[in-house]
Amino acid sequence: MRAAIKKEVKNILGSSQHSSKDWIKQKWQKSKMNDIKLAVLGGERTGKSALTVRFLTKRFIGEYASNFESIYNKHLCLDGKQLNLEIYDPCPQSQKTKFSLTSELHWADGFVIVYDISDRSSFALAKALIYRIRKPQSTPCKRFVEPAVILVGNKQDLSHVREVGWEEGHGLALDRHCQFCELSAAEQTLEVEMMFIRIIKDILTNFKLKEKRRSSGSKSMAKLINNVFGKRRKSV
Ligand SMILES: Nc1nc2c(ncn2[C@@H]2O[C@H](COP(=O)(O)OP(=O)(O)OP(=O)(O)O)[C@@H](O)[C@H]2O)c(=O)[nH]1
Ligand SMILES: [Mg+2]
Repeated sequence: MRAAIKKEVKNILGSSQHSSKDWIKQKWQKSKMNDIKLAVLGGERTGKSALTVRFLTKRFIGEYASNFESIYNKHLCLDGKQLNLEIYDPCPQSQKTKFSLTSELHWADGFVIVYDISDRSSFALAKALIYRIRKPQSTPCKRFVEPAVILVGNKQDLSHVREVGWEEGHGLALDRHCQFCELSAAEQTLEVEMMFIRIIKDILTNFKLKEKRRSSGSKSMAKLINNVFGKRRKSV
């Protein structure tokens, strides 16, 4: 691996003016910007796996294994950009033991929070999860960007036994700065795909914002150092 990178650095140095350090930094930033990590969370049997599988395969198979957690990989091209997507689909056991979400918050760039419109208790859980994700930081940091979140009311095909109104879901999403949609993993393919695309686009916007803040942060630090040392030099 290292040898391959070294070889590539050599090739680049031969044909451009970048230093190897710059190039490696650029390559690292580029790969970071193209890697997207998404966690699909929510109550038990809300359709997390059905949504994930629908997005990955365009199929609905009815029953999904729920005794192990999975991370799926998908390569996709969005607006001419190649992306490596990882989707985390937990199992009920892993959600119970890790409700603190600490590792998910560190790992994921964005969250799909799922509830079942025919099950009020699943909406309460979705609300708790969103409050946890949107919890204000204990040490506020200017460069902090809130993770992207979409709240999804699944099983729209069961609206005849609906327990959660569209307005309730929409209101919660508005209140917590999330995207929102209602859909049916069982009956819709395009809507599920659009939902994933919406959250991925939000994540990409966040990446750009972070990058902008990082570079403006280092510019102002350079300015500060320049001011301090520049002034000192003048006074000598
Ligand atoms: N009617 C209807 N049923 C659905 C829909 N999506 C999922 N289901 C059903 O709901 C049940 C649970 O779906 P899963 O995808 O396994 O839900 P999950 O959230 O991954 O479940 P756990 O991993 O066990 O927590 C299954 O019987 C699915 O067939 C939907 O849009 N409409
Ligand atoms: Mg599942």
